[in-house]
Amino acid sequence: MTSYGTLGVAVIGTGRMGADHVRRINEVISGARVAAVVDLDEARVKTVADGIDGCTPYTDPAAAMADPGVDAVLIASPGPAHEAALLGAFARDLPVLCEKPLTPDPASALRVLEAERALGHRRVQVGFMRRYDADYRALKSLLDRGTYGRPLMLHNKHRNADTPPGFTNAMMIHDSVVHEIDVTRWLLDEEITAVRVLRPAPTGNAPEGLSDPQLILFETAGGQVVDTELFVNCGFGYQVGCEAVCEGGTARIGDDHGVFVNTGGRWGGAITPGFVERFEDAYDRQVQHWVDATRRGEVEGPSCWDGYAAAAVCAAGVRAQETGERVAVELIERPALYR
Ligand code: ISE
Repeated sequence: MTSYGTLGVAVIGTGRMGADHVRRINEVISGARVAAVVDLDEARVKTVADGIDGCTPYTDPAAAMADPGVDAVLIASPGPAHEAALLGAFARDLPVLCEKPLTPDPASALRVLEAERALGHRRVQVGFMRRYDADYRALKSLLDRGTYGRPLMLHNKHRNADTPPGFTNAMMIHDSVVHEIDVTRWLLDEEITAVRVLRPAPTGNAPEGLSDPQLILFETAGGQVVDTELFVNCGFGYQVGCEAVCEGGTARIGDDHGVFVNTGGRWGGAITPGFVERFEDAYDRQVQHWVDATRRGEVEGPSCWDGYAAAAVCAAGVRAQETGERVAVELIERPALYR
């Protein structure tokens, strides 16, 4: 594979995450520059490009990928547009960082995986950024070293202050729990084999029709059980945490830290407001790792297999939500490229 000097990146999608990645590559990341930006909204994409030296605006991803200044692609468009963008990048054999989800369903994720396999080498890093968070990495290294023995269970919590308009029960799985799906598979190094969803009486703060909170249970191939409390209209801030229960002890991450205050007869501190603030460092580290590996001509991090497996668990999760049943996860055999 080619190795690069300064990597010319085309950022596809300039919504919340895309715009944040443009800023990140422009201001934080070394070894890369934003060579092109793409958005269907012509006025918006021009405004974004205007602020960056040598950056060309496009409304068509294929045209941006054909730009001679573009060496790699960061896909941050809505999930349903990912498949076409990924296949377009494969047609030019361009390295890709693809925001989660890889694609929104297992059938399209499998098509992407097969197309990458046809290239004969990995091209995609999937944006499961929690793998780059310092706390999650510390927990992963404790588990990998077997510090407290074999992990038996994980307890996850995932709370958002509120949800954007139009947020649905299915999005609670696809957008939110997809992170716990990925960290479960990564931390335990096991596939998830079945999903169950319990839906307590909803909070009065949830929009009409949203079953919030929910309790999601995973079983793994290794016999572990993992629970996730998902509460996306908790009202008080953003909290993501994970406690691993092992044979010889437990380890927990995700309690808010920062400045601890004593005043007026009370003690405490601030709760992080949202995921952009909570995972800012993880996003930075994720993009820097992608740029560094790409410049060396390598592909690292979460793969198309991880994106496909997450999509398969999400599909089972949505069926479990709808039926109240235990739903088994269907996966193809893991191809050699991803072992
Ligand atoms: C959002 O899309 C994210 O990726 C956040 O990390 C997650 O906490 C939130 O629930 C999702 O909607």
